[in-house]
Amino acid sequence: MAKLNILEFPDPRLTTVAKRVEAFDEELKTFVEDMTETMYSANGIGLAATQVNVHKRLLVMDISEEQDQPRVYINPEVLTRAGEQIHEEGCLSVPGIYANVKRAEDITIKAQDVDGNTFEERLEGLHAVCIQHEMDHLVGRLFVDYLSPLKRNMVKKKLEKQRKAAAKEAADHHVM
Ligand code: GNR
Ligand code: NI
Repeated sequence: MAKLNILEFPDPRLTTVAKRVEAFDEELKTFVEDMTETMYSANGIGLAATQVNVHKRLLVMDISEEQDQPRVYINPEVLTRAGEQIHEEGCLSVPGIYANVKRAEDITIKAQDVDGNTFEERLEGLHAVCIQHEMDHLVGRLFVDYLSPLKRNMVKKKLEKQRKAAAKEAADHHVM
């Protein structure tokens, strides 16, 4: 198993539109394991392949406290959406930033599992929020894209500041 590197906003690779998965082989199974490990070790409730610079329509999700209910969705498609909910979202690709986003309350999706078998599922509440957030990643969209350009720019500045502070911290700790 391997932990993968997560791209961060405003990396342009996060705007890539992912392609369908065609090969349900061993390589895919290993990648799903690595994605799941990466999600758990970052304490995320979901992870889209786009975030680890693999531009295939694949996402993993686990909203359980115990991190013991991993789910995989390959080539997901929304069949129906209903209702509205506003939830505070965060993103492993936009660390430390949280904002309210309006999404469908209830959605049904069609997807494939790791063996290529097609299934349909109805998701509501946080599961619905999460899969909509992840499916956005697969078309190159981030939750900060729903904010005003002004707020999005503030997010960019705040992240730059956080990164500079982290780099300085690391440098200070390495002086001998
Ligand atoms: O860990 C995550 N938490 C979260 C909280 C509210 C709405 C969406 C999410 S997904 C996020 C992990 C992530 O960035 N997935 O792409
Ligand atoms: Ni995200």
